[in-house]
Amino acid sequence: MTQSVVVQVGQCGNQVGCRFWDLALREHAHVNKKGLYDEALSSFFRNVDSRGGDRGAGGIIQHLKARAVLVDMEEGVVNKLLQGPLREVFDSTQLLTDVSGSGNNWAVGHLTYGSVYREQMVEQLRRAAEHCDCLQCFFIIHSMGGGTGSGLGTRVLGLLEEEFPEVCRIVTAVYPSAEDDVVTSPYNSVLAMRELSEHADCVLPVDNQSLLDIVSRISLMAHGAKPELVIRRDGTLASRRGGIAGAEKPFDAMNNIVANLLLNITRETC
Ligand SMILES: Nc1nc2c(ncn2[C@@H]2O[C@H](COP(=O)(O)OP(=O)(O)OP(=O)(O)O)[C@@H](O)[C@H]2O)c(=O)[nH]1
Ligand SMILES: [Mg+2]
Repeated sequence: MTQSVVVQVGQCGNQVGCRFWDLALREHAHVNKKGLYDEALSSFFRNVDSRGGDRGAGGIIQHLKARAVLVDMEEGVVNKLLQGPLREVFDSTQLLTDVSGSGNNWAVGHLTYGSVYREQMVEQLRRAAEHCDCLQCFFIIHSMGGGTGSGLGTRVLGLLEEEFPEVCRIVTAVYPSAEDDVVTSPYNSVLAMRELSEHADCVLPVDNQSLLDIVSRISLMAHGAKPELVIRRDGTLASRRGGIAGAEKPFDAMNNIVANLLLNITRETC
């Protein structure tokens, strides 16, 4: 049986990643009522005993740890994740954070943080790889618009190619909508796109405006009209005609769509 490691980078990467782990656990719990650690579960989770050692497939589930590395140059999103219901599936050795973020600047993520954290990132990726019997894939999730996602996300991609050339690199890249209020996001996207074309084996491009349109259409069917919505950096919705459309946080619903997409393409292995 093969395993995969998920590398989630930046706010968007970590929020989408978080939805992925949640759905993966729910789906598995739905089909495996006996709570066994089987081969399907082992593709994305380790089963760890109280001393932190790996237990083989076939036994009862003890402590599940996601095969993941969480990277963000701000602490907020990762800290929130660690206070939420998924906190048990990550431990501190899987996290890499800084405090100030990349300020929506590809170069800060790629060059500045990429150089400062190079060794630490390699160390964490190696550690995640060492827990696998047969590592098949790295799934990298990041936004194309944010400084950390686009810059550091693509730096990690390059590192993976250097360190694990034989392991497949699949990138989920979330593109900014035309209305994105991060002014640098088009530049970040173009700079990141070049890296993706050079270092990724497969890219799953996801368009935020399309996600928002899907979510808006579903909400329209369920609750009545809310036309022409655009998305703000903090995840709130605004109307194109001005004014705030409500205190809704559409990212959750949007990220669910992306997480389902990922779950579907990995279902073959899990
Ligand atoms: N679909 C989706 N898009 C997101 C999410 N969070 C942020 N974005 C989008 O990602 C872009 C901003 O990137 P972020 O991921 O927030 O930035 P970052 O990687 O943390 O980089 P810095 O904050 O600049 O250090 C914008 O286009 C946002 O609309 C999310 O949870 N889901
Ligand atoms: Mg950020």
